[in-house]
This record gives sequence, structure tokens and C-alpha cells, in this order.
Amino acid sequence: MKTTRRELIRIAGAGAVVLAAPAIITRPARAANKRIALIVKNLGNSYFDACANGAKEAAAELGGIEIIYTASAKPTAEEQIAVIDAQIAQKVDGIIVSANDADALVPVGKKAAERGIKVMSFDSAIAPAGRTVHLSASSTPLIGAKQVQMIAKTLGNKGEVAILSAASTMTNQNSWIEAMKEEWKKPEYAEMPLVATVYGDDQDDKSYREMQGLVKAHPNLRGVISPTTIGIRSGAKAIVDGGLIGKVYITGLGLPSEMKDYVMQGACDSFAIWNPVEYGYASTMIMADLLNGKDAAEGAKLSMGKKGETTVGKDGEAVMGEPFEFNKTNVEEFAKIF
Ligand code: RAM
Repeated sequence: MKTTRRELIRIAGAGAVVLAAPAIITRPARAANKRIALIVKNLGNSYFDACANGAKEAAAELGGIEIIYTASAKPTAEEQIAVIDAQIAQKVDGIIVSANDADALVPVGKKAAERGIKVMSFDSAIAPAGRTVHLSASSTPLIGAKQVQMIAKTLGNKGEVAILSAASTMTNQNSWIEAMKEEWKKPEYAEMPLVATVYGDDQDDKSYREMQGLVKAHPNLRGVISPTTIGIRSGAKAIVDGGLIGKVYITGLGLPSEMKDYVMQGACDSFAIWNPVEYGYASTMIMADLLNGKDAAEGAKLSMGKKGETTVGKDGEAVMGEPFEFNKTNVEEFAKIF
């Protein structure tokens, strides 16, 4: 999973590129004047802003598609349902959602489908009954294991570790935490126990306070895994502000642009993420296929435009690609992109 020079140039050179070459590049047919609502967890998260840029890139490439990028202020299911309802009332053609709660969104997803609106999720899934396809950024076991491996490498497999997550209802973080716990069962982590899991709700102030609380409650804490771009940046800030560099390290999923300074200062040794611009791009390409009436049953192949094709698996789940790892050697270069 080390980022090779070739991959670096490939990502740096283009917002959206094919992972494996040679690949068959297919594009959905042009969808005439369709409106797609991209509804994310909440506003003010640069990860989702990058996804929206990718969605707009795909729309421009396809032509005839308008992207309506919207969300509630707070990442709660209640507020998100209201945003989805408003888009249903606007009679959009497709809705792409990153869900704040897998089950709570099922009724509104069904309501949209009954009105002929195509619904898919990306990033954080709606339960299968409330959408057709879900596009995961990468394989869940891989993302989970990767984060445990990164902190283990930093700590030499020794010391107490905690998890600082987003909200306790979020599908993506919860499934990554399950995958982390699977990895944690391996004997090499016997001296690196998981001592706590706390939730910062993808809010900077709450994540920061939860990080401070962890350090206070666990005086021997050496590492924190934060599988959220908001959690990792707030946790890293708490390490710097608390004079904890060298004592506590944070890893997880972050944006190079937001983590660069913390990596260079030593609060974070390494972290991972996929390209969010590509993720928004690929999701929009898939929605265009759905709007064109393409079959999305298990085994169907859907186009991710320049990123190639993905095959729909069980429960409508498809996967985009692999995450990249960032550290002192490459974080500054990628910080210019996302
Ligand atoms: C935050 C959000 C998002 C997640 C990333 C890694 O921006 O929680 O859903 O995928 O982190």
C-alpha cells in the first residue's frame, strides 16, 4: 500500500484516473438535463467539498447534468432527512447520499424511489432497503486493518490505543471499527490493547474535547486511531496544544491538506485516505448509469468513467479502489490536491 512514485504522479496529474492499466474505459451515455442532489453528512467538511468537486467534474464530462451539492449544518439523521425531503419536493432525478444513519434513512430513501428518483449512497451507506447501489471508497476490511497497522508501526506494537470516531450512528466509521477489531485479534497486537472508543460527532470542538478526555482518562495512552478527517485533525491539534508530541500519536483517515503540519510536527506519523475528488467523480458516473436505466443487480458492471468499471456485489455494494498512505515523504505534495 506504499504510494509509489508512479501513483503519485498519476494522482497529482489528474483528478480522476484509472487505477489499473490497461483498463476498459466506459462512460455512461449522456443523460439529458438531469439534476442530481449530492447530499453529504454535513456542511463545512472539506472532504465532502472535494467529493463535490469530483461530482461536478463528472457532470461536466458527461454534459446535461446539474449537481446540487447540499447538506444540513449538523451531521444528524433528522436534519439529513429534512434535506432529502426538500430535494424530493424539488423533483430531482437522482440522489447520492453519505448517510448519517443507515436505518433511519430507509423510509425517505423508499419515498424517493416511489417517486421515480434514483437513490444511491456513497461513503456512509444507507441500509440496502433504502437505496439501490452503495459505492464504498475501498474494501472495509482493508481500511480497518490498515489503520491498526499504521499505529502499530508507529508504536512498535506496544502501548494503549483508543479510537476517536465520528458519530456513533455513522455506517462507514462503525464498519471500519469492526474491521479494526478483527485485525486487532492477531497475536502481534497482544501488547497494544484498545482501551476506549469515543465519538466526536464529526464536529471539531467535540472531537478536540474527546481527545483531551482520552488523554486524561488514560495516562498511559500512546496512540489514537481516528477514522474521520474531522476527528484526526482535531485530535492532532489537541496533541500539539497539549504538548503531547512524542508521547501520543494519532493516525487514521485524513486529508493531506489538513494533516500536513501535524505530520511535519510529529503528532501524526502516517495516515491514509483515498482521493475524495475521484470518489465524487466515480459516484456521479454510477448515478448517470442508473439514470440511464442500467441494471444494478448483483454482478452488474457500472461505469466509473475514467476510473474504469466496478462490479455490483452483495446488497448492492460496489468498491472504488484502494486507499493511499501519507507520511513526511509525500504529504506536502498531496496537500496541494486534496
Ligand atoms: C469524514 C467523514 C466521512 C469519512 C471521512 C474519512 O470526513 O466522516 O464520512 O469518509 O471522514
